[in-house]
Amino acid sequence: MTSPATKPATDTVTGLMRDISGIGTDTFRGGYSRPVFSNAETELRSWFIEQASRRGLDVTTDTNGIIWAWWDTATGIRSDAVVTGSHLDSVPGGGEYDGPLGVASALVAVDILKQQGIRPRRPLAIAVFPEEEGSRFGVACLGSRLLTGALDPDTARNLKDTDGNTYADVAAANGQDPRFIGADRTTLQQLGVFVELHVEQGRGLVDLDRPVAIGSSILGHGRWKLSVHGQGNHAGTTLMNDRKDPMIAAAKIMIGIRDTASKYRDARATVGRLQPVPGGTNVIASRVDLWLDLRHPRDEVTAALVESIHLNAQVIAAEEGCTVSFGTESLSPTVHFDTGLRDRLQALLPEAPVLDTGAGHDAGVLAGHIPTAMLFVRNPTGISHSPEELVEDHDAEAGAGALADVLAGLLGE
Ligand code: HGY
Ligand code: MN
Ligand code: MN
Ligand code: MN
Repeated sequence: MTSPATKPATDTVTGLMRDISGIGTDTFRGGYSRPVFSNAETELRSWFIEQASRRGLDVTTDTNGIIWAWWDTATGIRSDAVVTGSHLDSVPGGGEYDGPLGVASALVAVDILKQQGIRPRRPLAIAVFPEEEGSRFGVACLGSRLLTGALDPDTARNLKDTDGNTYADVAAANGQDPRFIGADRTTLQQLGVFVELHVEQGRGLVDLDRPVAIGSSILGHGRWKLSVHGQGNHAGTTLMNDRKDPMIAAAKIMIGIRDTASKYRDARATVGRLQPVPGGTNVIASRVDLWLDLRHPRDEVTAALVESIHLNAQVIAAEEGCTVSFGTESLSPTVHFDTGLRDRLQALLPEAPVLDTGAGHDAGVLAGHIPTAMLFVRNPTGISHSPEELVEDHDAEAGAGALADVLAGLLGE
C-alpha cells in the first residue's frame, strides 16, 4: 500500500469528494440525482475536465460521450494504454460515491504516481463514462456499450427519456452532434487494460474488516419493461366487478416476481420503477408500465426466471381482464474478470481479498474486449443507490493508494 509519505501534496480523495459533494443534491428525493445531460452531471463533467487539465493531462471527449484524460509517454503514441476511471452520473436520489469515488481516486492516483516520479512507459488514461446507470435513457453503461459496439448508434439515438426526448435530441441540445454518436471505435484499439475503482455496494469488506478488495466477477443482469393494458375509466362510476384494472394486475405480477425469484438463493429481482398511465387519483389506469431488474450468476437461470415471470404475468393479466407486453431493455451476461490480471493485482495488493459484485459496471462491458479488473472500497453501511452509501476518509485514501500501486505496476510493464 502506498505510504502516507507519498500522499499527493495537492489533493486527497476526501478533498476532491468534498469539492463535488454538493453537486446534484436532490432535496425532493434526498441523496444525489445526476442523470446524464442534467445540469449536475454537466457541472461534474466540467469539474473533472478542469481537474484533469490542472494535472497536465490531455483531455478529449469522444463521440460516445466518454471523456478521456491522457497522460502520454514521450512518444505520444497512444496504444496499449492503462485505463482507469468510472462514471459521474447517478441513479435518482443515489449515494455520493457510486461513480465519483472511482473518478476522484483516479485523479489522486495520478498525483501519487507523479509525486513518485513515475515516467509511464505506456500511456495512462482516466475515462469518465456517461449514462452508466441508464437512469435517463434506460440502457445501463450506454457510453461503454457504444465504445465497444455492444449498442448500435441508431438504437442509442432513438432511446427516449421519461419526457419523450430522444438521446439524439438531448445530445444535440448539449452540443454533441448526433450524426456521429458511436462513430468512434479508434479509442478502443488504443486501450490495453482497464482497472475501475468503485465503492463496494454490499458489506463484504465490512465483514472481512479490510479497506480494499479486488473484484472477481459481476452478476449477470438484465432489465425488462412490462406494460399491463386494461380499461381506463372513472373511479367513481365504475363498479368493482366491472373493472379491468391494470394496477391490480401489476400488483399481483410484482408479488409473483418476488415469490418466483425468492425460490433461487442467488437471484435478485427488483421492480423499482412503476408508472400508471395516465396516473390520476380519480382515474382507473388504462395502462401500467413497470420495469424489472433481474440478476443471477448463471445466465441460463436468469433466462428461465424471465420466462417464468413472463408466463405468470400473462396468466395474471388475463385473470384481471388485462393483457401484458414484455420487452427486453438490456441484458449483460455474468462477467468473470481476467484471471491473469486479477492475479497480478493480488501480487500488487497481497492484503486485498477477492470479492464478486451484484452491481453492474462499465468494467463489465469492457471486460469483453480488454483485460479488466475492479477494486472495491469499504462501505460501512453496505448500502448503495441510496443517500446512506458511505466511504470513510481513511478508506478513500487507502483505495487511491491501492489504485496507484496497481497502476504503477501496470505502467511499468
Ligand atoms: O445497476 C447497477 O448494478 C449499477 O449500479 N449500474
Ligand atoms: Mn457505479
Ligand atoms: Mn450504481
Ligand atoms: Mn455500475
